[in-house]
This record gives sequence, C-alpha cells and structure tokens, in this order.
Amino acid sequence: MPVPDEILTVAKDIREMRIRGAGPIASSALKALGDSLDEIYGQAPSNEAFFAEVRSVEEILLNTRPTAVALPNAISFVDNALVESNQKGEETEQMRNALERAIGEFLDRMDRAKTTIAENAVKLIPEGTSVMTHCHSTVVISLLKKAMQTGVISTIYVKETRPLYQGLITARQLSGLGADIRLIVDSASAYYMNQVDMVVVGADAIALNGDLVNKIGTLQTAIIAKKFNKRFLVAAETYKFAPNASSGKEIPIEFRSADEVVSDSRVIETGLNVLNPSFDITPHEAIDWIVTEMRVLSGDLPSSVARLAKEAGLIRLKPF
Ligand code: RI2
Repeated sequence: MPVPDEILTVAKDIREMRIRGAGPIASSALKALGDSLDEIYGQAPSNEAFFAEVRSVEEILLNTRPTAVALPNAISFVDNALVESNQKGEETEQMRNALERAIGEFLDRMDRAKTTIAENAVKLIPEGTSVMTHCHSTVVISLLKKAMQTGVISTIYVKETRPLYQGLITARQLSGLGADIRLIVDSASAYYMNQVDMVVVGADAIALNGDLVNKIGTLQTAIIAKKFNKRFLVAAETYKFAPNASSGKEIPIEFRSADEVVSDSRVIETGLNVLNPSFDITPHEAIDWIVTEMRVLSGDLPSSVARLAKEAGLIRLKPF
C-alpha cells in the first residue's frame, strides 16, 4: 500500500525543520495521521491490513526526530486506542473511529494545556520582571503574551539561538505587545544576566527526575542564571515528560547536519569536524519551577516529576 502523501510531506517537513517545536511537531503528525485515515481505509483490503498500515505510518512519523517526546507520547496515546480496538476484534471502521476520537482528544488536550500553563506561570511573575528566553517555544510565547497582557513584564532579552536563529521568531512574535524586546547574540547572555530577574524556556523532553532537554544553549543559560542567582522557569505540558527516561542522560540527543553551522566552502573543504548537537541537558538542580497544565512543580523535582508523570497517564508505546 503506498504511504499517503500527507504523511510523507509532514514527515519531511518535520525532519527538515519547516515544522518545528516539540508541540507543533506532535500536533502536525497527529493531524496528518487523521487526514490520511480515509485513504488508508479506502485501500485496506482487511482489518489486519488497516491495522498494519496505520502502524507503519505511525512508525514513519515517529522516526522523524529523535529527541522531543511530545511526538512519541501523542502517537502512543493514539496507537493505544487502535490496539485496544483491534484486540476487541473490532472492524476497520470502528478502528478508524477510535483513532479519530483519540486524535481529537489529544489535540484538545494540547490546546487547553497551553492556556492553563500561561495562567499558572503568570502567578509566579512579579510586576516589573525582566526575562531572558532562549529559542522559540510556542508554550513560552503563550505565557509571555499572557504576562504582557497583565503588564507584569518590563523587558525580554531574546537570545538569537544559533545555528537556526529561532530566537528571531520569538522576537518577532513578542514585538509590539507591551514589553521592551531586546535581541541579543547567544554569547551575550552572561553580559546581560545581571539585568534579568528570570529565565523562561520551553522543553523538548523532561526526564522523570526533572532533568530538562531543550535547545542547545539552554544549559549554559541555566548555569549563568545560577551564578547570578536568577530564577529559572521551564514551561512544559505533561506530555513532554519522557516516561522511559529516569534521567536526562537517557534521552537521545539529536545531532544535525554541519551545513546548519557553517556554509563557507573554504572552511568545509578543510574537512574539519563540525559538531551540531540540537539539544543539551540541564540538570534538575538548576531549575526553580516546572510549570505544567496540571500544577507547578518546584523543590524536590525528582519525586514531584515522577509522581506527576504517573498522574498524567502517559502511555508507553506498545512494541511494533
Ligand atoms: P514548544 C524546540 O525544539 C525548542 O527547543 C523549544 O524549546 C521546544 O521545541 C518546545 O517547543 P526544535 O523543534 O512545544 O526547534 O513549546 O528543535 O513549541
């Protein structure tokens, strides 16, 4: 059976980072899966063929980028509905309905989570706060917009975030909303940290002990914040918790192509080794708050994250 075009297109867009951000990756993958169900349904000659084809499409989506866990958590949730329906001996149409329901439910959960996180985070931000942020996170954008509406944020230092400059997206989206937006190069974060009250970042994955995996450069920002005695806030939905990782070291770090870092052919021709890790691991000790849609975690993160991950009901992917 040919793989539906929308799956191939979305998988390519995720791999090549035209679709990016842990949450948007997961929601685009779910939407593409939902959009391809009619085609798979129309072509599958049997219940078994439908089941097998949906699972192979899920696998294509899962194999796009290795680090962010919203994608595997979203696919696992939906796959669980498929597997349960299949185990009950249901027909193709019922399996399709179960998938559609699960996709809708997860997408709704994603939408609601962002709004609630913004509401929870704003309560932690005192009036006149100056923030530093890194990369581009849709959750962080939502909370900073909310904070600007309530007027508590005076200034936002936005790090440009080499190599792909996602900080420019952040700066653009926050401009004109009330705070003074200041774009800085990544290496200026120590220089400006004394003018900041709080660092706010998103998450690609959070291990069960609270270690954060986020865009490369997050770790050094956290270390500098600690040195200057500034607060470090992580905004993340509970489906960014990695149910299989007891610490950050167990989360695979994606390395991307050298040409994202250097395009000068004279440099490339020297054959030197260009390293381009996409993410780094910030230890939980450097984090003051993890703000989720269910509650705000602080203090003993290793026990509170593991407890909340259980309550969030994350589903482990059944073997393919
Ligand atoms: P939201 C991004 O990764 C950034 O690291 C960002 O902090 C994280 O995903 C979370 O993004 P990439 O896809 O889910 O740019 O908050 O490599 O949008």
